[in-house]
Amino acid sequence: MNDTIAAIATSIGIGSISIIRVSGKDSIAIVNKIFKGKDLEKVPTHTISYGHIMDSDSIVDEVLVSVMKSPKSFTTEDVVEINCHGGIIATKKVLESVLLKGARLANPGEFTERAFLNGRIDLVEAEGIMDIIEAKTEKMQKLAINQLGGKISKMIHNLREKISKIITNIEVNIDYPEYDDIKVLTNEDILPNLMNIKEEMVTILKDSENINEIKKGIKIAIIGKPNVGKSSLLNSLIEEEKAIVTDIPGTTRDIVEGSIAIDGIPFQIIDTAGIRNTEDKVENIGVKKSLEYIEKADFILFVLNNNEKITKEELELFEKIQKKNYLILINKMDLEKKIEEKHFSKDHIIEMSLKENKGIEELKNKIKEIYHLEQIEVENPSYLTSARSIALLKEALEEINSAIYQINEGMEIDMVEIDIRNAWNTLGLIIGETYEEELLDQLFSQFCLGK
Ligand SMILES: Nc1nc2c(ncn2[C@@H]2O[C@H](COP(=O)(O)OP(=O)(O)OP(=O)(O)O)[C@@H](O)[C@H]2O)c(=O)[nH]1
Ligand SMILES: [Mg+2]
Repeated sequence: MNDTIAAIATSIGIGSISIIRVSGKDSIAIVNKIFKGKDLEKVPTHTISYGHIMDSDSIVDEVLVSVMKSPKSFTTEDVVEINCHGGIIATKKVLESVLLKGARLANPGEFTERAFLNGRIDLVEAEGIMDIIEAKTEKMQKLAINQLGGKISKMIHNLREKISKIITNIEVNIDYPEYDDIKVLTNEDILPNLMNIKEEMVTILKDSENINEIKKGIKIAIIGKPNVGKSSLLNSLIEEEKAIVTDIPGTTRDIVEGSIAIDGIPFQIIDTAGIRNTEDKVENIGVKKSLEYIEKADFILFVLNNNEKITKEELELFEKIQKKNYLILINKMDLEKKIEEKHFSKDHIIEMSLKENKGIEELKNKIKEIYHLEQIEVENPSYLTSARSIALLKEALEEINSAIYQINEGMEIDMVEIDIRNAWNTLGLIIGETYEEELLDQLFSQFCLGK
């Protein structure tokens, strides 16, 4: 961490400006060597200077240079950011000049890693930065900002504080049992507190798992036999004539994808080839893909035709989707009813007529309900959003459960304390109070270069 690192912080391509970020104790001196303008060693912190990046006597680029002295910078180290003209050649040349003067090319995520190691952000906040970069809708971005603002970390801090109070109580009892003014702690005193903590953890976990699934991106596959209106449904949902719709069964032969936002949450919609036995080689490959998508998708929309009796194939297909989250869409309600609904439970069924534009809103509302989209609290979040932190929360919950079990079994309090301490430590791992080197490498390497 003693060296000075540099990288292109903006995306590489053609744009009006690019930023080269330099961080470390020599960053100002290094940039000063190639900068023609004010003496950067002398400019006040948090100022921007106009000038040129030079390669001996020739101008590499016309730039604006920001100087942010330690500790008030992203990494808490001295940071210099060079705003140069966008464009691959100019940007790379400026970076090259910085590297030639002694900076090292940063690894992906290394700036953020330094911000963490220097104590400016915790791990949950670091993950929040990645989420902001990756957010596809405004709502997802808001969720990530909360993470960065420390609201989620605070929730973990609160939990740890409650646990540490219990630990202190136990310790006092063990160490000073002779003090009269200290109430002798019994297992019964601890139990209600532990139960509260457990409840809180279970709630956070439930919300977190939902959010995390949403964050990964929910894949919704439209499945059914040919000609029931699958492609019409895709087009209707994404409000674009993306998939070809005809009255010829077997029109769709390959996967067609689109995306929509419901309540600000992005969903990926996948239209598939109608499933049937066919001799047609191309269609057959499409059918295989459709079957694969039943496995790959997080959610299935099983489309049926109101105007036809259910076939044996459709019932077999229905068997396949049982283990998934699914809804049954009975389409073509504008036509005469021939379908028997007895095979399906009512609360899974939505009737629609894509021809008459009916049922789409109901479908969206049902998806909202299933993913609890209305309950996603942006202002006061009660969830973790990374698989890493969720796994740790689960572990901490198991430790609390074990403590509760031991109390119920009448075990000695100092034995119970071990589990409680473990839970406290495990929660610490979520925010990075304690961490393993390897974990950090893996975590930060997921970032893009220059972050
Ligand atoms: N009457 C009526 N016709 C519809 C409705 N929805 C779709 N269709 C018609 O049904 C036919 C098939 O629609 P598609 O959306 O291509 O059906 P598909 O399930 O994608 O068919 P494949 O790609 O062959 O598997 C087209 O002629 C649509 O216009 C509806 O609600 N009512
Ligand atoms: Mg189709």
